[in-house]
Amino acid sequence: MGLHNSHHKPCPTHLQSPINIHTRTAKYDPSLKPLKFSYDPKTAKRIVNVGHCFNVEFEDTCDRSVLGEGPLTGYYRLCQFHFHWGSSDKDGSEHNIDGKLYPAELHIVHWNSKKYTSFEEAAQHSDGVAVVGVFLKLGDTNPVLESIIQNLDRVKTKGKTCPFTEFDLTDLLPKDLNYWTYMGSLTTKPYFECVTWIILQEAITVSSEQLEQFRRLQCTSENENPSFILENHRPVQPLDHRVVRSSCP
Ligand code: BO1
Ligand code: ZN
Repeated sequence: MGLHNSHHKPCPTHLQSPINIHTRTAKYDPSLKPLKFSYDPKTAKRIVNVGHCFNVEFEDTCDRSVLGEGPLTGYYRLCQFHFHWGSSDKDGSEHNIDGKLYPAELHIVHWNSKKYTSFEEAAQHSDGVAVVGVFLKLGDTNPVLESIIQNLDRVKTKGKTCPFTEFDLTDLLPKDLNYWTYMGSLTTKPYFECVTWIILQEAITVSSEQLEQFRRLQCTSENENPSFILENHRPVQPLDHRVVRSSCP
C-alpha cells in the first residue's frame, strides 16, 4: 500500500532559482509576445544599501511604471532593481547560460498589482512577481550604469539611502528584447516560488572598474568594523521537470 506513490512524493522546493539555461533545450514558443516596458522616469525614488546588495527603488503606489505582455497576463508594477556580482570578474551572475557565468546580473523586480495590494502579498502567490534578468558582460564603461554608480559612495554602509530620481530605466536595457522564460523563485530569503523569470538573451556591458565599485559597498553598518559585499550570487538550483521557453527560434 502506498508503494506506487513513492516516486512522486511532494517536494517542497522544486521551483527554485537561479537555474542553468541550456540554450539548445529551451523550447521556442511562438505564442510568447514581445515584452512591453512602460517606465516613467519620474517614479525613480532612491537607492538603499540593504546589506547584501543595493536596491534602486521606485514609487509603486500606482501603475505608472509597468511591464506587460511577454509571457505575462496583465501588467506588473515596477518596484525596484538591483544587481548580483562576484568577487572577481570571472563570475557573479545568478543564472548560467550553457554552464557559463557572466560577471554580473541585473534584476528588475515587478509585482502583480491587478491581483494583489503589495509586493509582500504578491510574493505568496505563483503569479505574484515578475523579474527581468539582464546579464552584464565585460566591456566599455556603461554610461547609464555610471549614473547609478556615481551615487554609491553615498550608500556605502548598510541602511544608508540617497535620493535617486528622474531615471529612465529603459536606457539600461539592451536593443534586442528576446528572452527566455520559466517559473521560479526569489533568489534570496524568503525564496518564495512566486516569480515568472524573464531572462533577456542580449547582455549589456560593464567595465571592470565599475564592477570594482560594486565590491566597495559594505554589508556592515556605519558603527561596525567594515566588511565588503564581495559577492552576492546564489548557486544554480535543479531544473527538475521545468521547461525553459524562448521567445525566438
Ligand atoms: S530576486 O530578484 O529574486 N533576487 C529578489 C529577491 C528578494 C526580493 C526581491 C527580489 N525581496 C523583496 C523583499 C521585500 C521587498 C521587495 C521589493 O523585495 O523581501 O521586503 O518589498 O523591494
Ligand atoms: Zn536578484
